Amino acid sequence: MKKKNLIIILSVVAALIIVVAVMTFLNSDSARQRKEQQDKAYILIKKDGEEIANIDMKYISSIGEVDFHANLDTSETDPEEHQYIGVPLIKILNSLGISIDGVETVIVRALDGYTVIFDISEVKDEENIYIAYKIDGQYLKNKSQGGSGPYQIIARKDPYSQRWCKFVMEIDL
Ligand SMILES: Nc1nc2c(c(=O)[nH]1)N[C@H]1C(S)=C(S)[C@@H](COP(=O)(O)O)O[C@H]1N2
Ligand SMILES: [Mo]
Repeated sequence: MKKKNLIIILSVVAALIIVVAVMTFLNSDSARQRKEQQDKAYILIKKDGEEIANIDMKYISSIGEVDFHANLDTSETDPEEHQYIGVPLIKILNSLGISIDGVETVIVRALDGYTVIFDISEVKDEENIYIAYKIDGQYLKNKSQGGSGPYQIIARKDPYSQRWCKFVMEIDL
């Protein structure tokens, strides 16, 4: 093989190795960020795709936690009533001073990529959409511990629990 060809081949291989290394690094970095967000139980609030707040359990519970009952209907169990503790989503938005003028939908995104869209009329209803963090007196466990937390959206007036978004990470207005 000509020396020139060998140099070209080696350069291409080196370039590929660098690309893979950078991608692996970026990927593990975002995985680490997601893990940290779960461990510290943060929720990111965005408006028009821009981050406007990052709230933790202490802040959320200080807004005024309420307990309520709702019917949980999972793929493995029959519907059963549970007691939850959480905060109505609208109260969180109000306390952050976020205007919902002109907002039509609220998008909730989870750790596993699951996404649920609520109409603003549902969110405005204090007795419907909650950010919950306790079930039957126990903190919701996170995904790696086999739970549905640390936060789960409870859409109390929605009989279809597919809209009960588990592992909530981000709320986008
Ligand atoms: N983050 C997240 N939330 C989710 C889901 C999911 O896959 N990921 N599944 C939905 C569906 S289809 C149902 S029926 C309920 C209960 O799901 P489970 O039976 O897997 O607990 O959670 C809903 N919320
Ligand atoms: Mo489901």
